[in-house]
Parts: sequence; C-alpha cells; structure tokens
Amino acid sequence: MSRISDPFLASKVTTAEAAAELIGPGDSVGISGFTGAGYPKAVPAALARRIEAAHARGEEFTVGLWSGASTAPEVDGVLADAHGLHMRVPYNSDPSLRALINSGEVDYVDSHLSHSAQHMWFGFYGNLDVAVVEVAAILPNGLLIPGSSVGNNKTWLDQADKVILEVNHWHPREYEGFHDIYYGTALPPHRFPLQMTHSFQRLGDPYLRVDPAKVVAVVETDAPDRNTPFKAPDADSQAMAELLVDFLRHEVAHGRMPKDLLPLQSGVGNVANAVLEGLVDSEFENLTSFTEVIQDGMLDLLDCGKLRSVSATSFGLSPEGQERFLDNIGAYKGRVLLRSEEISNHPELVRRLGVVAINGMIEADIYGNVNSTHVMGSGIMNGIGGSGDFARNAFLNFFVSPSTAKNGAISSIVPMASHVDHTEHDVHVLVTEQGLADLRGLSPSARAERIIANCAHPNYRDALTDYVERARAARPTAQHTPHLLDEALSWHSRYLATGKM
Ligand code: 0RQ
Repeated sequence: MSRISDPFLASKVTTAEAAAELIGPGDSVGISGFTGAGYPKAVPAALARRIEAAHARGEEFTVGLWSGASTAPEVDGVLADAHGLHMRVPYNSDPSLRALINSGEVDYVDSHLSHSAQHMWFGFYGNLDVAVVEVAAILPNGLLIPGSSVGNNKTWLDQADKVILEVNHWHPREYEGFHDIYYGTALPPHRFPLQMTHSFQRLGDPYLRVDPAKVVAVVETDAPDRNTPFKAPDADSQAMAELLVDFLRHEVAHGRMPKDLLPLQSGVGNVANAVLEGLVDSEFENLTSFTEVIQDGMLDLLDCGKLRSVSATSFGLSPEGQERFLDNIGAYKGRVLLRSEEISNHPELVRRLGVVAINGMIEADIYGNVNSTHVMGSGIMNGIGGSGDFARNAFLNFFVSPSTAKNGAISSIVPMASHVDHTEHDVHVLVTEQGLADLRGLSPSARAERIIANCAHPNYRDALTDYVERARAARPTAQHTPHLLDEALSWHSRYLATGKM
C-alpha cells in the first residue's frame, strides 16, 4: 500500500542520487535520527558518494551536519569516511567521526540536547539549507507520520530552506498516534509555561508538519534502523543496578519519594539496561518514565505491567527488542509517546515532574565533579547528550561507572576531573560496583571521604586518601576543597605515559 497519499508530495518522488544532487558544498544539513533510530537511510550515503566523486575531481565539498543525536554508520560513518563534514552538532557517537573530531578535521559543537533546537532558532548555528527527514508515511493532507525517533525533526522541517523526505516502509504504518509534536514554542519574551503535570500528558499533535512548497524530493526506502544488540549485563553492571534499586527503596522508606517512585530517566548502555532489569525483579509497581531513549529494559517493564507509560524522543532497541515491539505494537499504543527533544529533555518539565535521572560517566573526582565526555581531558568520547538536561534539573540524579577503566589501569575516581560536565553542585549520587556515595547535603571534604570509601577501587583508595591528606596539610588556610594543583592531573598523565592511549 502506498505510504505517500498526498498527490503533490507523491509527484516529488525520486531517487536518493537525484535528491543528493540538491545538497551543495558548504550547505548545512539537518537530518533526522536519534540513538540509531529514525535516521535517513539512503540520501546520506548518496551524498557521501557525490562528495567522494567531487574530491576525486579535486573539488572541495563538505557539509555541516545537524541531527537529533547519534545516528548510524549509514550517516555519520559514511560521511566521515568520505571526509565530507566540516561541522557536527549536537551529539555524535560514531567512531570514524570521533576520530576526525579529535584530529581537528571536524568542528564539533557538543551541546545540551534540549538546547539544540532553540540555539538554532536563536541563530547561533547560522542558516539551515536542507533538511533530510525520515518519516513512516505521508497522509492525504500532507501531514507526516513520524518514524522511530522525533529528535529535532520539527525544527529542521520548519527552518530549512529545502526539505527532502525519506519515507521508510520498514517503519510500521501503525506508528500513527505514537507521537506528540508540540508547535507552541515561541522565542523569549513570548514563551508560555508548558502545561504538563504528568509525564504522559500530551502537549501537541501526533503529526509533523511541512510546507509542501519547500519539499524538493521524496525518496522511498525499506531499511531497518541500526538496532544495536545489547550485551547481557555483566557482574559490575548488575552490582551497580542492585545498589541503585536498593537506594530507591531507602528513599521510599525515608518518605522522600512515593512508593511508585518518580518518573525515571535512564541513559543508554549496559548499566542503564541492568537497572531497568533490576526494576522488573523488584517490588516497585505503577512506574512512569520521562526519558530520552526507550531501550529493551523499558519494554520489559511495560510488558510485565510495572511501567504504566513512557515519554521519550526515540527508540533505541536491540533487533530482538524491535521484533518484540513490532509483534505487539497495539499493546504499546497509548503507553508510549515520542516527542521533540526540546520537550522530552525540557528543564522546566524535568524539574516540575521530579525526574530520577540515571546516567553513565567517564570519571568523577573526589569532590563530586563528573566528566561524561572527555578521555584524559582532551579527546571527546561521545558528548553530553541529555545527561545535563536531566541531571541538573532532576529531583534525584545518579552517575554510574565501573570504578576503573582499561582493565584496572586507570581509576574512574580521580583527585580532579580532567574535564567537568556536571559540577559538584549538580551531582547527587555516585555509583560504582564498589558501592554508592550519597553526596546530598555534604561539604566537599565530607564528599571526598565518602566517595573514596564507598566508590573508589581498593587499589586506588590509599593513594586518593594520601592525596587529600597532603592537600589539606599543604594549605591550612584553603581547606574548603583541598587540592595539590601540580599533582592533581598527573593521575591522568600516569596512564598516558604507558603509551596505551
Ligand atoms: O572505551 O570503547 O575504547 O573501550 O569509555 O565506557 O565503560 O563502555 O561505558 O558505554 O556506559 O559509556 C560516559 C561514555 C560511558 C556514556 C559514557 C572508556 C571505556 C570505553 C565507554 P572503549 P564504558 P558506557 C542520555 C544520556 C554521555 C551522554 C549521556 C556517555 C568507553 O555514558 O557517552 O549521558 N555519556 N547521555 O574504556 C579512560 C576513564 C574511562 C574511559 C570509560 N575513566 N578513562 N577511558 N572509559 N571510563 C542518552 C543520550 O544522550 C543519547
């Protein structure tokens, strides 16, 4: 059955190659896609081929790439391999592109995801020349049924000079009704409050809108999302998940949270998934989620009836999870909503709803500053993503990581973080496989003692304690956050000196 019911837009159907011809050197291109879901499957690859051909003729050809968040090898990977990018915003996790960012070839603007749309409206990123957005179908009236992610699609469709649509037959037509697209955002000083007091409340419509006059091409595809398989949670992830779920019990017992908890946000990855699995086996019921990405663990919680509803901006399922979702799609309707990322991650909503935020980290220092993004202070891993949107405004936040990295060669608890994404003022609870440190209400010195005792690996505890004691002794009149500046960062360079990084 045709997925393109609008006759005018149907007249725009063409090939990916012809569509890619409409993107020129120096253009800024806004694409759909978030955590490997809902990215365009055909046009970026055709663009990469066009760029490679131009380079072979000795012509310069790069574009700026704006997305929702991470995409897939078919977008960031092929464009990086073609050396076709000069700028990337707001998030990347592709290894080929990471290498080009870290070598200085590509300018990367690693930004809070809730900021990325408004920074575009404010004009901080310049003009958006082309949007390439994947959808599930086009209705007779030209409205668009979004696909497996929403991300920044609404903004790119609104703001781009030209629009290329990819209609992907792989997405279920039954996606209609799974989305909530809010068109009420305005620029300051004309903003209204977002009237949401429950995490599953709708603010907008199920459809994306596009001005048909801007649509220059429509390309049909039938290709799956990236759908990366999950690793089974390892012993460390399970240990962290148990500590975290126990701590939620402790909070309920102390009357700080209702027994059905508060809306949960969980970052992507192994530990987050293990926490969700831990909740499946727990006594908690009637849960809600106000998050960014729906992973397999969320489906498990929905399937067992413990999770009432989930609000997010994207799926991030394994192939098995995807199959399970498609097989039972009717059972998820009315319990899953995908929204634009400026809403899924909105600070106003995260604060009002009282979200419990769980995110990974690269390292934390003994005073509670958290580094989510940089290895050894300089090279970027992925980006801040939504972690700042959620953590800064959460009712309660957790940062989780194994206590060591690189097979124990480096401690994830260090005297001074080599880069800070979440400051000591924002961070509530640190969790490693060694234990959990509740930092709320503690001074920096008390935090240092608790983090070293509870979270640091035993191999590094004495050295960290020795550091704090010597720092205290060195400057008796500067005891608030004692540091030995010349030594603090040597914790990182010691590992660099091994030549393994
Ligand atoms: O490197 O892949 O080369 O082996 O960092 O680390 O332990 O596999 O953990 O996959 O959970 O990622 C913070 C990166 C953790 C992630 C981060 C090295 C380690 C490995 C990955 P290799 P792990 P995870 C909402 C939330 C920011 C965005 C965010 C992240 C690699 O959670 O990107 O929170 N967060 N979004 O070896 C040197 C250390 C290290 C280290 C880890 N101390 N020193 N290397 N590594 N710790 C979702 C979105 O926004 C989409």
